[in-house]
Amino acid sequence: MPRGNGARAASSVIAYIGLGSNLADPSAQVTQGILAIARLPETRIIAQSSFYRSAPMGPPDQPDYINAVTAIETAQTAYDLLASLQAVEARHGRARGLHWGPRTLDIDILLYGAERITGLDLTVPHPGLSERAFVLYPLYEIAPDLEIPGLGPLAGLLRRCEWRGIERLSGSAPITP
Ligand code: 5RY
Ligand code: CA
Ligand code: CA
Repeated sequence: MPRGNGARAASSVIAYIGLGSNLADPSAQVTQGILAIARLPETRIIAQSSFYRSAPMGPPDQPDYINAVTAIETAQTAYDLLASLQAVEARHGRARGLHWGPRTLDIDILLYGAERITGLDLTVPHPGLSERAFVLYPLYEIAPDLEIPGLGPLAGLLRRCEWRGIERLSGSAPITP
């Protein structure tokens, strides 16, 4: 249907968002984070992984993490989405402390459509994605056929990723990469 009034169809993309917490009831933090993402303007959740527990990667002297991945359809630009997600982190008590230290809620843009973005404060696909079991397993659960821009099939990354005793806490299909 033609639009003569300057309106245009909102173009939307599918983005994959990683959530992680290891402080102050991590499962509740991740749940609240997902609910906050669901309330963002021009955004809806289209898939949600199980929750996964794993030992910390990086600095070791911190509690285990709970991680999950959610798929959204959004009409926000990548940078608007980044600002929206950082606002959610801040509202959920994210304190900027030790680099890679424990946190109440960390929300990362893992993928934004098929785009590759290298900005000062945003790199997509997320730079840690290919080595992090706590990202690859939940991502595979909801999108097993995904192609990662510049890195190839998700299933191939998962096969090359070291199993780190990541434990799936709840949810749907068993993982068989
Ligand atoms: C490595 C270094 C730093 C991996 C490596 C970080 C999480 C990393 C985490 C999380 C779990 C961090 C970033 N080699 N460990 N460590 N879950 N975030 N399990 O969300 F991820 S700090
Ligand atoms: Ca992170
Ligand atoms: Ca982050």
